[in-house]
Amino acid sequence: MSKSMKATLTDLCQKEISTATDAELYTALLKLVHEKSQQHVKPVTGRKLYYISAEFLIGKLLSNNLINLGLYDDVRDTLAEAGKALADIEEQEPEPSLGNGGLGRLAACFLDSLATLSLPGDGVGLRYHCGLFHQNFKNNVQNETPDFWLTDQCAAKATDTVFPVSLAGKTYSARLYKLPVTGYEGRTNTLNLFDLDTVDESVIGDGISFDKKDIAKNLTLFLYPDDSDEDGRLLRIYQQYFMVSAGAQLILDECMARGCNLHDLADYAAIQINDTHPSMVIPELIRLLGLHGIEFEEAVQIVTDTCAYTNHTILAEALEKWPRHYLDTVVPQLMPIIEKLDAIAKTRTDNAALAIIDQNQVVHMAHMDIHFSHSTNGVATLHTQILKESELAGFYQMYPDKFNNKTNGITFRRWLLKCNPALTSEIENLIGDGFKKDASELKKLLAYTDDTEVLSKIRTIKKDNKKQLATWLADKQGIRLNTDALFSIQSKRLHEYKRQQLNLLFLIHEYLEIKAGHVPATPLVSIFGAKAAPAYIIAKDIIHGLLTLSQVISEDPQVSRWLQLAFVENYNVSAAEKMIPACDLSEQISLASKEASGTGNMKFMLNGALTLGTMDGANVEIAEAVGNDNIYIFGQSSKQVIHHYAAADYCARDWYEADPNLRRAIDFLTSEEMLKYGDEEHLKRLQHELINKDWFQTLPDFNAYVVRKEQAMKDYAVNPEDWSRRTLINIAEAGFFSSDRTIAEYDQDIWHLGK
Ligand code: DL6
Repeated sequence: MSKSMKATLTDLCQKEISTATDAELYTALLKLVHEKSQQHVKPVTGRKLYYISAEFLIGKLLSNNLINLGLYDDVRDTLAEAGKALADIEEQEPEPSLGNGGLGRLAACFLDSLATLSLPGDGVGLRYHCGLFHQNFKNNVQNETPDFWLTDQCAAKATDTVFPVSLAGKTYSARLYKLPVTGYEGRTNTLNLFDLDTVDESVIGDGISFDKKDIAKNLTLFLYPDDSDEDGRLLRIYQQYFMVSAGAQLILDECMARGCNLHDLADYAAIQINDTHPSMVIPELIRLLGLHGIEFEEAVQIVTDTCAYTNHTILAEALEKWPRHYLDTVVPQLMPIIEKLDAIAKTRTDNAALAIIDQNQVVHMAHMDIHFSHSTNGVATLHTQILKESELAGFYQMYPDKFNNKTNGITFRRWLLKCNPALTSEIENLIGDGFKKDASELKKLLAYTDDTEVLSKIRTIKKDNKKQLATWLADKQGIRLNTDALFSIQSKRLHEYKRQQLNLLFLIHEYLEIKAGHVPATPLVSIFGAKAAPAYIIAKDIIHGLLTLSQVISEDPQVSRWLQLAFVENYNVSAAEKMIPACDLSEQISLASKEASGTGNMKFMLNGALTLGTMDGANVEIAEAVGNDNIYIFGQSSKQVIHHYAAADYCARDWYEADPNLRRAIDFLTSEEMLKYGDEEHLKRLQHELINKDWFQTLPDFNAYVVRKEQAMKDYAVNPEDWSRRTLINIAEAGFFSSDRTIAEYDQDIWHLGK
């Protein structure tokens, strides 16, 4: 036990640790982290990365920073000696609400890995006051309220740096906030967040409603403001331009301060455009370089050499395109530049489908990214292949050398060391701690796959994690879980392509089987965590279906002995950190071809869950890594799915009519049992959607899903030791999915960063 840590904390609190409140200790630890992290700030030589993203889903920072700074054990033990628990102090920290889903969490993992690899790489984003929203359930329906997370103690500190940004002809001041990002035994980088001083949280009315026109007061209130009307869509453009204009000015200032003459910008900066939200950085940089006296043609070349673009989706609706008149309104200063870029693009190809401005005067942001950056990457092998072969095939033919794959990864500091200390220390006992810096060392665990003692230890750790999750859920939502059951978890954004509705149909099927006297091989606890976008009606209907079924089951003792359905309210990073280590079966059941990569799949695998999934996104690479015996794959292939879309020959009703089990499950949605607790309008609409549309082809995969999941349940029940062996193989093979590997690849192939 370190005396100096005791002295340090006592000094910072200005009182004995045992007499300090959790709030005082939290403040003291923030100061400690801040001081220590400043010691790892290093000057930059050569190229520096700017990762521009609408989202950075960073999660709580305190414990992660303590781990990265090598202080965690010392702090925890010193506090414990004084009768304090680090976990309680962590509760003081509001969860930063700067992201939504996969691409935001990926950005956070990337910042951690950049700093860990001692690469100079900062984030650029927005300081949202309420993030997405806080989710709560009432009458089995999702409600949204503001998620106020900013406190005086927020680690993102205001600076005196302010940049002018012109929105619809009016000038606003973007203030820079800086949040230090410390790597594991690495350097400290910065997350730069911009905000407007005039934003006013008091304008929020019922739920999360507000006057979308009052930009000075609402600009950074929410991430992804409701865009179901034109004002909402315009607000998104206001936000995006505010972010990229301030970001571009920061980048140019920083580079010039390091000696850049702007003609050589690409030697000083690499800019990664995370999805299309920051795409306007391309014309904005060209505009700013012009103000510095650089001719248009040269500016275009400089920007192309500096920028790279990551595509995170093939869903057409998620590839942003804006009616030209929106941009005319919000960013009239950019439109002449976008027009010129469009003209250049049209000299390069006569394929109208590749234009930036199409014949309907719609501006395609991804097209601008691909034409005027030097790299376009997908985020998993299958995804990149689909981009090349279908979604972006025309672009690939035009620019084959620009296309590359960078399979996503996750930071093992948060998703193993922080969230699963028991497993971490068991791994350390077995193979030493080299895996913390070099995740490929996890393969050394393969030497223990026949060691019954190790397998039994792995089982005990999982059981303990399940008990901890159960205790947390009991406190939080009053739900009591059977920890002897198999825990299956589906936690991710609620979207039809991710197919929570397939899981819902399975659970109805099991319910009906149990009612008919056919009990499953093992009791099953099925856990969900998901937020639905407030205006996404069917997604909210799916949540309603799940919550209603959960009540039907819990009111029925005959069934609930065998089956439980728990929906975690307000799923966020902190919840994920509790759920993932407790999972036995990881549900990755998207329609093949639609999930670009997934990163939850990697987190579950690393924490010893077996995957039940389709051959989609990074599931394909997980299957290759662990082998078919150690994963449960089912469903249509991406080729079959793409074929059905192309041929437009999928008819949901045919499947509904042909399969009695499926029909029984879908019919049950509007049964007396469901209507006792559920709302007829929601349930009927969901049923109607499944029978008459089912755009993400749930029905053809239903039967295969039931068979594979029941097989997994049987394997779990019949041979626990073999299950643990396969669990260990999954952990051992997870090394490839470290974001340290992903970042090293980006650096080697795209960024070429300095030190
Ligand atoms: O690349 C990070 C993450 C992927 O793992 C997910 O598969 C993908 O859905 C997500 N994409 C988005 C963007 N929009 N959509 N849909 O969040 O990116």
